[in-house]
Amino acid sequence: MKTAYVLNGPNLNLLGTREPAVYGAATLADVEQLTRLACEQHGLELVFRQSNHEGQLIDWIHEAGRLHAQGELAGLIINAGAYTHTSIALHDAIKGTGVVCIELHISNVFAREAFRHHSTISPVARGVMCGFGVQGYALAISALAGMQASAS
Ligand code: CA2
Repeated sequence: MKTAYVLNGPNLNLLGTREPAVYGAATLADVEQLTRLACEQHGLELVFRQSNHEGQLIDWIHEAGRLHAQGELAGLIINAGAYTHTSIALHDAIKGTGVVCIELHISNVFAREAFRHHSTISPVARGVMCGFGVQGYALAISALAGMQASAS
């Protein structure tokens, strides 16, 4: 059984506590639960993590990269939070490991401030999902599973 890595960046631990109009009422624990259910439905293992630290996210991408090299990774789904808009280091980590990556945002970043319209991750992502609320996590798992099916 292959593994899906789902990484969450800065401030996403605050989900469900503030800004419900933008991000909804679900907590990160709720998001983990719905993502786990989607993985069960698609026969994938799940690694689900959150960090407020860029270097930690990079270490986890490298970890996913080692699974990828062993043929055991379905892919990486990353909601890098505000690092999406600034981090060349995350871009390099995704590119360097060669993992299949889906960039994910809960909100529609293109309907928000101009500084959220630029992503360092999009150029190294297989696909980008935004604006579907927390259900985007389940949709992204389904997308990874679909890629697995069409590759085999
Ligand atoms: O829409 C998304 O998922 C974002 O990645 C969320 C980031 C934001 O910087 C991106 O532009 C879009 C922010 C995550 C912060 O989440 C909070 C949740 C509740 C309360 C405060 C922050």
